[in-house]
Amino acid sequence: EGYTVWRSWDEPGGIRDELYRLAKQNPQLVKLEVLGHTYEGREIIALKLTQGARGQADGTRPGVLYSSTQHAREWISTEVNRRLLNYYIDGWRTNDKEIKDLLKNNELWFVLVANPDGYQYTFDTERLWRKNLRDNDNDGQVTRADGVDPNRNYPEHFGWDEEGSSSQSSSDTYRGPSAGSEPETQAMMSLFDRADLSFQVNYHSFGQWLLYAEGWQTGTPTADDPIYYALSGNRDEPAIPDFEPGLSSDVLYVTNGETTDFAHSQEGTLAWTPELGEGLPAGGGFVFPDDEAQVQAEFERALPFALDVAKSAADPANPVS
Ligand code: 0X9
Ligand code: ZN
Repeated sequence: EGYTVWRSWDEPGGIRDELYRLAKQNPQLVKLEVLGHTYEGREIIALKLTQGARGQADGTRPGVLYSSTQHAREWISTEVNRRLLNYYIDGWRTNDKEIKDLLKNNELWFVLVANPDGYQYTFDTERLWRKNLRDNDNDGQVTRADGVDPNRNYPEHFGWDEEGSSSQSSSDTYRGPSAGSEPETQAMMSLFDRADLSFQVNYHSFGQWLLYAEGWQTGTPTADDPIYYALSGNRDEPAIPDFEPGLSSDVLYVTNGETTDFAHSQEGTLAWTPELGEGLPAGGGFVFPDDEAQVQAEFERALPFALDVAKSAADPANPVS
């Protein structure tokens, strides 16, 4: 739709088409699973990458979930995750030994667009839309009063306080009518049931932070140095270069009903929220520049951490990098 880098969900050759194409072209490696459907009927799609994907039952190998675009406007998260998906597939096709080994021994799960209704809406109507498209006031149209924040709807400290999520339907952090009420939430939760996830990397933007749970915690001493610098292989370097690691509420603000808190507390899945950058010139915020070189650079910066997580999935207690 006139962009160099960005592609919507619905457009021909868009993200949905690419997911189907990658699955079709790589039957030995990729299995496409429809996890659910949104309010507007779009599919919520996961790809499972593992050797012999289609003959291999889900959840039989250690898993990693790379998820993105819970928040509709955070296009850089879709694109970084899309490049990561293609990096693994290309590595497999070109017989890269390290990648092949990872894909023999692990299940790598990808949900590129966790909120496809909202994502499409940012292309068609409102670039800075954040939430899904639940029709809160049942008037049959999407207005400011609508939508639930997919990252406040999980059944972990759901609605714990009014600061970390909102009860007001017009708020950008509206938590929804009940825990797990949203199709996007249910879809992602079903993935935790079918896979055996050691780790989740839940890409968002923006800020260049590597946030960790629990989002509702404040002032709680946590072992950030040993755990969250470990994957960089260098205690002086954060795991993603220039990304400050930190307890979510310290770095940003408190949250509740949040995805990675659910992963952590209820599923035993260690989870991070990388807040990707905003690009240059600074100040773009959620609107990362439509600039191939910058997008590729942001992907390359995030890549080593993503690979380290996969390398560590079989034995998450002893991370390797
Ligand atoms: O508010 C959010 O959902 C995330 N920030 S964003 O600007 N992308 O909306 C941060 C969530 C971080 N929460 C935890 N790590 N628990
Ligand atoms: Zn976000």
